[in-house]
Amino acid sequence: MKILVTGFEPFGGEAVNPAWEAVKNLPQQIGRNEITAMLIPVVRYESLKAISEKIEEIRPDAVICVGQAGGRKAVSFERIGINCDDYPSFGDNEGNKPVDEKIFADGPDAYFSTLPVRRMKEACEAAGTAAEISNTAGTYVCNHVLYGVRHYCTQHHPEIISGFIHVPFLPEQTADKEKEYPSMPLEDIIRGLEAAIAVLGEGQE
Ligand code: PCA
Repeated sequence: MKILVTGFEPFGGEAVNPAWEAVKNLPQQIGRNEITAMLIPVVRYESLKAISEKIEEIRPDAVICVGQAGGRKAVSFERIGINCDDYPSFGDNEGNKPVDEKIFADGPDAYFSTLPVRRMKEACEAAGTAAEISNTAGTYVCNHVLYGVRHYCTQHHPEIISGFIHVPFLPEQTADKEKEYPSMPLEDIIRGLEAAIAVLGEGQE
């Protein structure tokens, strides 16, 4: 399969985003899959525009978006994205602060990820990386992208599967924080993502 894997730029005052650090270090070939890595902005709609343009350019079979979830201790395979942008206090990288807004006025309430999240989570764990299935991607830009990519594919390319994976902070991000946060070494995140992505292209999608 041809797989587009996106990772976000840093946000919220962080120097790095573990998602992009991991995605940019993925091999070009994982199992039977050819990987295209792409950096995307932490900005509502612009993130989606960048992804939809890339979809038109390379016509992938699957789109996997990866983001940071500070505070989580496992690689999280998101089950669902909801039609809601709500981040009143913590703006995105262009200062947008939507409150209770629909992402697409004509869109359904939610979209399930169409990735095989259970098998991907199990493969990630089997590779020695802590993993979980998450039932909320929040209401910030990651949920926006999970929902928005499903919406785009449903309308324009129903054959493309897509979904979202959240990854923990890196150890270097938590060292100087006042509160204690869990973290995960970059090599563990990369190994887990590779194992999960290898599940695709096995013919069971
Ligand atoms: N994490 C944020 C947006 C960008 C990222 O990496 C989120 O969880 O919504």
